[in-house]
Amino acid sequence: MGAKGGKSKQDPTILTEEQLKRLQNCTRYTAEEISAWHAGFLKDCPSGKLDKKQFLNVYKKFYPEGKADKYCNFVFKAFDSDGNGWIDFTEFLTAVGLSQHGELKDKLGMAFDIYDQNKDGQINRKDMVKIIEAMYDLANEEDRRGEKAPEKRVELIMKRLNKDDIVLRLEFIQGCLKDEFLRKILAPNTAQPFGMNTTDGVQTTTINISDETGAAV
Ligand SMILES: [Ca+2]
Ligand SMILES: [Ca+2]
Repeated sequence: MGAKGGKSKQDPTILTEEQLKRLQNCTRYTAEEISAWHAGFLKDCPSGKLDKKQFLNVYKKFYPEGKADKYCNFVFKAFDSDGNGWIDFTEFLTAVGLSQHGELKDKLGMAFDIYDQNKDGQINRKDMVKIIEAMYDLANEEDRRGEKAPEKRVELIMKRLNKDDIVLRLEFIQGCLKDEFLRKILAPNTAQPFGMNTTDGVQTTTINISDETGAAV
C-alpha cells in the first residue's frame, strides 16, 4: 500500500485542481462539465470509489440478456488503470470521455487494454480466447462450434494480424485500423464501449450506479 505516495493518500471524493487540469487535457470536457460529472459520480459513489460490484451492476443493466460478469471483469481492470482495485473519478471519466469522443485509434487502445489484463503491453492467444469467450457470454452466443469456436476465431485473428503469438499494442491498433473485419471482432464496442448514450453532454450523467433509484436504463 501507498507505494507511490501521492495519489493513494488523496481523498478520493475530492477533485483536485491538478486532476481537473489533467482531465481537461485528456478529454474534451470543459471544467464545468467535469464538475457536473464529478457531482454525478459522487452521488452514485459517495466514497469516490467505484468498486467491481457496483461496476457489474451497471453493466448488467446494459446487458440484461447476457452474462456480463466475465466481460465486466475485464473492462473493470482496463478502467482501473492504476490497478488498485477500484475506479476513481479520474479513471472513470478518462474512460468515459474516450468512449464518447475518443478517436478510433484511442478506442482501439482501450480495447487493447481490455485484452491486456496483466498490463505488460502484449496480448497472447490465451488472453484473446478468454475475451472472446467473455464476449460470447455477453452477447448470449450459444453456438461456439466450428468456425465460431473461440480458439478458431483467435487463429483467424492472429493470421489477419500477421502474428503467431504475441501482439503488441501498436500492432493491435494498426491491424484493427486497416482491417474492418478485425475491428468488428476485436472491438465491437468501438462505437460505445460503456454503452452510454448521453446525447447532450453531461447533465444526465448519473449512470445509475446505485440501486435505490430503481429505474433501470
Ligand atoms: Ca484505480
Ligand atoms: Ca498481457
